[in-house]
Amino acid sequence: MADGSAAALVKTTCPYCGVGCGVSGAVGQAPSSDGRALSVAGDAAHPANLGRLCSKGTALGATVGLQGRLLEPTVNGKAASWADATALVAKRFRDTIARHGPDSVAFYVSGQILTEDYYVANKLMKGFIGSGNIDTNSRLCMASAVAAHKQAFGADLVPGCYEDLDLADLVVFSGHNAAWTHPVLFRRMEAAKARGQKHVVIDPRRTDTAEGADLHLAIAPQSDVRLWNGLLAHLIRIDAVDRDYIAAHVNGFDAVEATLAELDQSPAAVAADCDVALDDLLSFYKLFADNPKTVSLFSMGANQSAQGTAKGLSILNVHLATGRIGKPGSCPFSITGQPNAMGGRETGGMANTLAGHMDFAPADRDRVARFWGAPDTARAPGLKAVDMFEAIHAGKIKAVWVMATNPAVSLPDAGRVREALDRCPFVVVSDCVETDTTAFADVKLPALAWGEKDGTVTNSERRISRQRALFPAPGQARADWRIVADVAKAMGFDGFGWSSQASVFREWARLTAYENTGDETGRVLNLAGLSTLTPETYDQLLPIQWPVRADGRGTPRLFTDGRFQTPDGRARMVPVRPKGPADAMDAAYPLSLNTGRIRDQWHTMTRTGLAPDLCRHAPEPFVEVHPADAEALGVQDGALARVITVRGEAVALAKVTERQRPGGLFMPMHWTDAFAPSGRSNHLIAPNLDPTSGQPEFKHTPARLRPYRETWKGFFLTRDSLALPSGLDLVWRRIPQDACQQHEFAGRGDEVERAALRKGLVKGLVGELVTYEDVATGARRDAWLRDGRLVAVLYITINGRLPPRDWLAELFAESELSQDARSALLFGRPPGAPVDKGPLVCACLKVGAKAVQAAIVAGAASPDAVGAVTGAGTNCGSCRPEIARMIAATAAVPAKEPAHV
Ligand SMILES: Nc1nc2c(c(=O)[nH]1)N[C@H]1C(S)=C(S)[C@@H](COP(=O)(O)OP(=O)(O)OC[C@H]3O[C@@H](n4cnc5c(=O)[nH]c(N)nc54)[C@H](O)[C@@H]3O)O[C@H]1N2
Ligand SMILES: Nc1nc2c(c(=O)[nH]1)N[C@H]1C(S)=C(S)[C@@H](COP(=O)(O)OP(=O)(O)OC[C@H]3O[C@@H](n4cnc5c(=O)[nH]c(N)nc54)[C@H](O)[C@@H]3O)O[C@H]1N2
Ligand code: SF4
Ligand SMILES: [Mo]
Repeated sequence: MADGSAAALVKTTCPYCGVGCGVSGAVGQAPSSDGRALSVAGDAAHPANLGRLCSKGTALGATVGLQGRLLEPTVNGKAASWADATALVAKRFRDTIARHGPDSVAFYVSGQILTEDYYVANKLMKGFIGSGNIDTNSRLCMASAVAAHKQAFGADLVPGCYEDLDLADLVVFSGHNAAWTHPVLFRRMEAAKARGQKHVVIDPRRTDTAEGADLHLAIAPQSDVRLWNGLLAHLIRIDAVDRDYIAAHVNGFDAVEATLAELDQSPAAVAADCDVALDDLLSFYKLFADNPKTVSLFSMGANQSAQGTAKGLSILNVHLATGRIGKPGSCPFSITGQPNAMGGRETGGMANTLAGHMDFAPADRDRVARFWGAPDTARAPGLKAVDMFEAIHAGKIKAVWVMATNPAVSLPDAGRVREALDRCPFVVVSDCVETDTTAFADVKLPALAWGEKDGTVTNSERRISRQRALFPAPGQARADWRIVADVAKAMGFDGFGWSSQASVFREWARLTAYENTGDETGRVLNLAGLSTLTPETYDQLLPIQWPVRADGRGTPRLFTDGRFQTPDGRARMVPVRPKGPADAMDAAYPLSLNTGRIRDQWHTMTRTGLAPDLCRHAPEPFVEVHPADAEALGVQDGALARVITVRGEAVALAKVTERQRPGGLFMPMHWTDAFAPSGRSNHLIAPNLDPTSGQPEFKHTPARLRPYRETWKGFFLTRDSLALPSGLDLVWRRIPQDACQQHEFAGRGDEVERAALRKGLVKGLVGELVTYEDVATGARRDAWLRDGRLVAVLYITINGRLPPRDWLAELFAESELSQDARSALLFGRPPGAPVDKGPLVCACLKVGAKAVQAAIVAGAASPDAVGAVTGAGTNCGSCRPEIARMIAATAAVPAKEPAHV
């Protein structure tokens, strides 16, 4: 524990990614401004992480404050009691259903709620309201993998476990930037790589995962199916498929082989279509053929595609044909994103499944209805996320309840989603904080956040772990399952009277075991061994992988006996054909816009945005572009650029980099109205869907890029976040700092625009104003001081440069400004040596790019050596690939000062 506190350790699970790391938390004695202090460490006894945490997990303590929290229910913006809010939600849903039928209402939920929450929400919608209209943000995330699993294995089953990542001789990362998105697993694979494991990365971008890999295939966007089909054809050609395994356990091989024959599968033809070097393709084929112990990880580069199901199947086909499944060190491995994406898939959070891996087939449906005592249980799937919001837009769905997700930011075509929410007669949002989506809510319901809630989640390897409360519930916040159960009761439904999350879990576990034979003809998802947990044994539950047998034993690996959950027990290979991206590029939109994640932010930044250290690796929205494209378009590195699609425009900092393919752009998905309204990505994105899974093609939208060409720029540092004056056509971004909020501005107007901004910013500032103006450069520097402390700083320039911000931001921490500091404020230069750290490379130990660069220039030639000098990379290690990249870049070219903008 960082503060050495003697407080009791609580073992819980990290709320971020699907690795599902165990966390030991200790509530500290010294209260923060919210009266909350927490120190965390990795739980060495948790099998998912064995004590490690990444930068996001390490910074959890900085995110538990009560700032921005929803602490009481509100109706139309006014505080309401739980009784009134619950009654209103129940009445509006009941009335809407009475008038327009059960399909006129919907729930949109998320992989960030607990299994217990998911179970209750699904039981209410599908069982008692009697509509299939509950879907989850896993539709944007895992739906294609789910569809592929169901077709190939007969159910949504993830065969492997993390131990397979240690045992594999070859790991293939397909559209998976594990170094940033599943860092703790990546560390584990780096260790295996040091023992000789080979890594192949298939990604149009050279990510940090690709940086240290043995082979990087920077394929043309959306050409994965061609690549994997080509691999299968090659393995058949050289007789490297496992004929015995196929004969014993797999159907469909002949049909797949026949489909392959429709195209020229020669390596030269495949390499040309995927736009990779023939030698690289042949190296991949050889590595694959030579290493039976192969794990193929696939993530959003596979799933988030209009052919996501086909991409998944093309990977599963290769593994089935080679028998590389159900064996130690060998499996296809769809890695999950959210902490409880798996729990949602299990309990039926997706519109096209019922619960417990049972579907709408009459026998399944009747079984679930019997178990619930719910004769009205839905008989057909409901609307999938994108279609659901389209139905809201069209007025067919008239009441929606959004839980633990921020669709106004994260759905594709987000502008239309906002229109839909705006039009919807009744919008309920359960969240912990205000978000871009709560802005549309008629009723806001305050949910418990991580550190307060209590229940279970399932990670990527089917491991069920407990999240446990560290803090008491703040204000009137409540557990999601209880909020839903209370509404269900108020709607007049029986079967929602649980006394605790333990009793919800027990019922859920019993459903998985209900009429489940427990032998090879049964459902694999079976928690029989957990269906008798008492509140005490539930509290003490240790991490365990399902299925959990009646004797309480878990199951690390599935399909070890070659049996699958199909009627004949055989897996199915399914023919899939390559096709291009859904929307083709044209002269007006010649570039392919790809989107995804950055290392230190989580989704819509509602939590990671609270930790200044996590905001400084990539402080503002950016767009990556290849140097050839940038030059042709006049776009400069570090300058603002406009990303334009048929749906809209965003403005972001251009990062000109050879890590990007020519013709491609990449933008992070994270920024919101609260941090950078112009830097949002999703109003640009076409809602093109995979026809089977309904998953959107987030990784490709035709786009063009232009310089922004601001006429002035500036920044404003202040102690509080700012309510920006409305109606100004400016670009602004907010970057949280330790002692202040940094706001960056740029505009294309004249003095009138700057005056309007200044007026808005200055309003309400109290303090002594000191001003410096330089007519030659159009620079103006204002500082406000009160009782010797800095209150705010506003610097604006027309054609000059702006100084580094770090030293100014640090002045906010001082209780009394020195005379030197005061004059430096107006000179616009720090008094002594500049303290600008550059972007934070190591978020855990706060080491900036400049310190790392200095260590490299002084001779540190490996990440270990840089770590020894600076500390960077010695905690979670997530920045080690970046440090390796900086070392390589320094070796290649003389060091260059990064430009200030
Ligand atoms: N730091 C951080 N970690 C996270 C999250 C986060 O927000 N922040 N979110 C979590 C969640 S919910 C998820 S779903 C996971 C996602 O984890 P990842 O899937 O690793 O993340 P992404 O960055 O969305 O996409 C992965 C890669 O797909 C590549 N890609 C794009 N198009 C194609 C293509 O046509 N073919 C191939 N092969 N690749 C392509 C992109 O260039 C990108 O590098 O991360 C989880 N972990
Ligand atoms: N362009 C682009 N868009 C994408 C993606 C992409 O790669 N590119 N990826 C997609 C993927 S894979 C995903 S998973 C989604 C994620 O997108 P979202 O689900 O919209 O993202 P989050 O920011 O995680 O939203 C979670 C919300 O739930 C709240 N919350 C957290 N815990 C709880 C809780 O216990 N109860 C309640 N009631 N609320 C809680 C948080 O405060 C937050 O507002 O984005 C998708 N959108
Ligand atoms: S890898 Fe990081 S974000 Fe993911 S669960 Fe572990 S600590 Fe949390
Ligand atoms: Mo996700």
